[in-house]
Amino acid sequence: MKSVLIGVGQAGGKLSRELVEFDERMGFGAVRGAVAVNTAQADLSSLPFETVLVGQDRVKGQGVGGDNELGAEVMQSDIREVLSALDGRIGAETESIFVVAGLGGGTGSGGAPVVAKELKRIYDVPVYGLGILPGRDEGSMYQVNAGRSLKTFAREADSLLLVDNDAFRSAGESVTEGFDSINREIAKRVGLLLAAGESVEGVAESVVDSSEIINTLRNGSIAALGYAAADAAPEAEENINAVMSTTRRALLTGSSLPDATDADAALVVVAGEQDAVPRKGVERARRWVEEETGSLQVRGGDFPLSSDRIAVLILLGGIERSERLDDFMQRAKEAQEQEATAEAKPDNPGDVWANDDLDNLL
Ligand SMILES: Nc1nc2c(ncn2[C@@H]2O[C@H](COP(=O)(O)OP(=O)(O)OP(=O)(O)O)[C@@H](O)[C@H]2O)c(=O)[nH]1
Ligand SMILES: [Mg+2]
Repeated sequence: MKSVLIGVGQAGGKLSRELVEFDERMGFGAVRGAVAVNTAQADLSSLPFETVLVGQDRVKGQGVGGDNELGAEVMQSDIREVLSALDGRIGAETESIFVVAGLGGGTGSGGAPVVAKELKRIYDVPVYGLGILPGRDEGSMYQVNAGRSLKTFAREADSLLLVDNDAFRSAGESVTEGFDSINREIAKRVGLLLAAGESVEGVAESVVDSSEIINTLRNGSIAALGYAAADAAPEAEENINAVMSTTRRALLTGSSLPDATDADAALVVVAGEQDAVPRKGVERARRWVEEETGSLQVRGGDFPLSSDRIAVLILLGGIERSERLDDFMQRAKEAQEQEATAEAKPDNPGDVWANDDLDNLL
């Protein structure tokens, strides 16, 4: 799926760079360009693609210091410059646009939903968000910012693919130390997903295409992406169990948003050497994902990749009713209330999306 990336804020820029580099390293050619936008001059200078500094009149290139309302304001004021930087890059071949941002800060948190909203007014292709949730240890400002941004971003984008910064942390690693490895994990997942949606030479029996990604994401507003890999035997027959156990790991321990497994739709992609991918295994994996997610809309396919390993990628669409997201929204809400008066959880998961406990940003 040929895509253009817009990284907003520091995390958005860094993650976009990681995505561009992964796509180049693998020779996929699915990432068709990237632009980074920030209020902080220093964070833009190290990025190897076009950058746009916004809010210069308000914050003098110093960043918005976690003020996401200011982040949204300056993005809105300078939106023309952002859109014109994208102009030449989004063409007839572009199949989707990704707005990438950390949701806990100021610029990305406030600016990304504004960018998504404006892009949707102009372009016909889907505009997706790739949003990073702050880890549990990050301060309450980050949680509140992310809660508000998440709600607004999910509304403005066609779908918001979430990554939890606690998801890929190794023991003993601080969040900051872990950023680079987290970014690599995300880049691998998203990079493979975009590449899987490309037509490949030596056509497999059931290759994935962009429309399957788009249809999976059409369901609901929040998405997640799981991944796992294992060594493969040369013969497909010998890999049926490996595909099954790798599928379980991809969903249960390899997800960008752990424990969010209730989904409206899913796409299971098995990547590997064409002769080594067992059709029976792919079908069995697809059925297992159906049971596990409670969705009757589980698509499946394979992605021919020259490798001695088999990888399974699982895209979940419409996970907003999962308990994991309610927990996060609750965390954001409690952080906002500051007081230790822990409130009762809503009776029905999903209620938090319908009420006004966290104000929309826009
Ligand atoms: N995964 C990941 N998360 C990051 C990275 N950098 C920052 N974050 C997270 O993103 C959130 C927002 O941080 P930034 O992107 O630095 O904030 P910003 O958008 O630049 O906003 P301001 O600095 O306030 O103007 C924080 O909650 C961090 O946890 C990164 O490289 N990778
Ligand atoms: Mg910053």
